[in-house]
Amino acid sequence: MHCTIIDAPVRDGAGRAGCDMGPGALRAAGLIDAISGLGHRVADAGRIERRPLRAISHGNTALKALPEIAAWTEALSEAAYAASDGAMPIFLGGDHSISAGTLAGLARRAQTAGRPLFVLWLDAHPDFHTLETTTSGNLHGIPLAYAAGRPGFAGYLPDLPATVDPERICLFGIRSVDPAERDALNAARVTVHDMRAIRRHGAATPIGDFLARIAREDGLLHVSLDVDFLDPGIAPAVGTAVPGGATLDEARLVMALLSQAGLVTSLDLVELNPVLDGDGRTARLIVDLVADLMGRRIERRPATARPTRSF
Ligand code: 6HN
Ligand code: MN
Ligand code: MN
Ligand code: MN
Repeated sequence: MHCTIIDAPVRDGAGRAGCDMGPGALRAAGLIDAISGLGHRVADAGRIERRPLRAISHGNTALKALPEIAAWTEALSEAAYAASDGAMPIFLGGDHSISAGTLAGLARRAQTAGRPLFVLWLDAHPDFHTLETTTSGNLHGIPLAYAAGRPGFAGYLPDLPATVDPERICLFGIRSVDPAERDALNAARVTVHDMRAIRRHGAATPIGDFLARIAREDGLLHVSLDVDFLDPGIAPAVGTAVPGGATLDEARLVMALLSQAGLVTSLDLVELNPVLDGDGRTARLIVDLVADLMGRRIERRPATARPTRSF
C-alpha cells in the first residue's frame, strides 16, 4: 500500500483551541514509523496551505469562522482529489471540519474512477448540521451534511461537483445527536449504529455487513475517525468528550475488521487536542489503532499463563 500523509492543522471549526497541534502530536507519537514499519510506502506531503480568505456572510449569526473554514475546505478538497489518485491519503486533523473538504475531493475522485464512495464515520456525533441548523455555530458540526449535499449551504461555497450518497454512509459509535440532526438523518436514510445498539449486539455484525456491501459494489471506503468515538477514559484529549464511547477492545475489533477486508482507501484522523493530552496517551492510542487498521497482527495473549519449559 502507498500512503500519503497530509497535515490539516485546522482549529477554527472547534469550540476550543488546540486541534491545530494534532498533526504534530500524531507525528511525535510515531505515526509514520508505525505505518512504514508494516511495510507500506509512506510519502509525506507536509502541511496543506489554506486558501486566501474571502468575505462570506450568512444570516445565522451563531456561525463561527465561516471564511476560514470555507478557505480550508477548498484547499482540502483539491488536496484530497490529487492525493487519492492511486495512493491512500491519511489526513491529520485538525478538527472535524476538515472532512467537508476531504470528502468533497474524495467524492470527486470516486466519480472520476466510476466507483461508489462509502463512508464509515466513527464518532460520538453525526456532524450532520447545516449552516441553518447549527446552534453552537462550531463548523466541526457540519462536515458530513455538507459532503452529503444537504440543502442549507447556499452562498457558502460553489456547488459540489460530487457528493456522498447518504445511503452509503454508516455512522458508528454515535451517542450525542441534536434534534435537527436526528430528523435529517432519518430523512436521508443514513445508517446509524449508536453505542446502545453496539453494546447490545456487538460491533462485528454491523461493520461486517457494511464491508460486505462495499466489496459487492466494488466501492471505495473512506474512514473518518473522530477521537471522541473512543471512551474519554482511554482517549481524554478531545474537546467534545461524551461518556460511554468505544472501549479499547471494541475499537481494536473495528480496526481489525477493516484491516482484514482491505477496502479502506482513505482516512481522516481528527479532533485530537494535544493541550488535553498531558502524557500523550491519546496520540499514542490513535497511532496504535492506525497500526491495527494498516495490518498489524493482533497478538493474542493466553487467558491463563501457559507454563513453558525449555528442558
Ligand atoms: N465533532 N452537535 C454539536 C455541535 O456543536 O454541533 C457537537 C459537534 C461535535 C463535532 O465531534 O466533530
Ligand atoms: Mn466529529
Ligand atoms: Mn465527535
Ligand atoms: Mn451536532
